[in-house]
Amino acid sequence: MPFKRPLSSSDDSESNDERQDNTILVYILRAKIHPETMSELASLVENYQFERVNNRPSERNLELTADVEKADIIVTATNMRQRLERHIDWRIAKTKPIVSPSWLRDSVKSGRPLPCGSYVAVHDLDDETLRICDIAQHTPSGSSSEKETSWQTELDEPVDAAEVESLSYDAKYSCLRPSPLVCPNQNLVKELDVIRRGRNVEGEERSMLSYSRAISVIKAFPHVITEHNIQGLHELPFLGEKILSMIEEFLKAGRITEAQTILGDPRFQSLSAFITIHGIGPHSARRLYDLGLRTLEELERYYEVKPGVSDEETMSLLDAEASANKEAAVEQSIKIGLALRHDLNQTIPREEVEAINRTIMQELGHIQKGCKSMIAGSYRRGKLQSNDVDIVITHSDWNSGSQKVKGLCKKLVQRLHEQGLVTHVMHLSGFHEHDALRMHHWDSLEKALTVFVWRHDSQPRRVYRRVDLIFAAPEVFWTAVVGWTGSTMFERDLRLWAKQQKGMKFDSSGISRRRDSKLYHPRTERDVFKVLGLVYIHPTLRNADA
Ligand code: DGT
Ligand code: MG
Repeated sequence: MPFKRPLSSSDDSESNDERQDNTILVYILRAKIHPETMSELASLVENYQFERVNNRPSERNLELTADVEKADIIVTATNMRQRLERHIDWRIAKTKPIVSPSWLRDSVKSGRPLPCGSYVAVHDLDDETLRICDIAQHTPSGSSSEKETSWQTELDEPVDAAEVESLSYDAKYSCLRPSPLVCPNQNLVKELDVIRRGRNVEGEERSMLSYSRAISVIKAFPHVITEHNIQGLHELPFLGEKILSMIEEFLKAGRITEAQTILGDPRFQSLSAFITIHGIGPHSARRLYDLGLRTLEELERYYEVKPGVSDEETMSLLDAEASANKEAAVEQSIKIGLALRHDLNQTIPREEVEAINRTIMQELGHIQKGCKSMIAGSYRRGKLQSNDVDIVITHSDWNSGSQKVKGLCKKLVQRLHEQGLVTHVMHLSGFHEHDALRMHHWDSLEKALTVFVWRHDSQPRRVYRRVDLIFAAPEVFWTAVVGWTGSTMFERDLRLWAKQQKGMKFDSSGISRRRDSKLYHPRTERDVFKVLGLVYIHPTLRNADA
């Protein structure tokens, strides 16, 4: 973040003399900070120089100041106005970003001063801190600071243990429960998920949803289930008699007969293989099966596809939006998915996900400066390997960002194609205003579901990866990030919670109040949760699916 000092009454030329222009003066308020923590924080400031910004050495530095009036930022463990006022004049407090110690730790860890939005310390000063950060983010077009932000990725704050404590694992909605990536009963979850997948390929949606719900409740259950505590499960939502008897069977035998039967069923095996191909859902899979097709090789022959060879002309799908022939577009994407399946069905390690994001954002920097991104999806929930890369992009200028991102998705995809980095676009959709009444689509953001290709690091050849690019105006960036972080069950319950409990509508493109369509524009991810009346749940605890 280009960190410009906010103006304060004492911010005169004299006070500027004591430091270089790019130095950020940090005032740490001692109150409520343990002496050991105080020295840790002080040494973070003293020993650290932000070394690399955009792979270039940065002149930006941190320096401690004992004079709060001269500070560019105030770090405090205090979160109440009255406490803060005992130490700092309220008039001064209102002119500075006031953040928690995590801001310092995370900024140092990431090698750059982070936006303060997620670190606001005193909630009475939410607006002031965000406004000051906003001013700080605004730099004249083309300045070097703006270039530096053009590839930035937002970073997540660490998990707050006290916040997790305040969640309850037996709540009805998964957006009220903490759901880790791997839970104490993960093997049971895996077994139940086989049954869920069985229902999915057969199109038995109600039954599938029951299993999804049961799985998500077990994901949040914090104890290993044993014969001694199984009775307690009756208290949990969505665990009916049938599922409870399956759990009992699992405890005794280490497996569930129905899951084993499904796994051994050749029809399940064919349908499951078919739906790994982008564009083939359960319905199409059954149709292909009914035509007598059983294996992916047979599908290749049916669609006249040669493995590894794909039609580069499919960039014409860039105009798919305008194309009336949606069926042809779907068939085209099935052909691409089939031809490239040996690559596309491989998972992508975290480090490569990050490298893909950096590369894409660097390309975007050539078209539009000042954009920032957040890698969402399973990567953000902490998975070590992802099936695809989901990147949510916005512009860092709150006021003009909305105009700047309009139409950018298509331009970026075109540039990536010209650079040989994107070979295909499976789907491209344009921007529509958030529609409080629209019920059926995921969202109305500009997005492109692409096939990205590159040779990463020491890979012997180019590999194809699925990359989703989602563009959001700054006002809906955080709703888009929440909407694209998942997991699917978490998203489903967020929507339900908003509708049933709050009279609101949530999707990736916005939050609105149903009775008057009032739109909300959260400034941070925490704000999204706050607007929806929810305790914040860290992304790594949103794994409400198997
Ligand atoms: P993965 O990619 O299989 O490793 O796992 P995820 O969780 O990243 O799954 P993915 O990439 O299909 O979707 C990411 C999240 O975004 C998912 O939890 C639900 C949501 N999502 C998926 N497709 C759409 C969409 O078309 N629109 C919106 N708004 N959200 C979507
Ligand atoms: Mg994903």
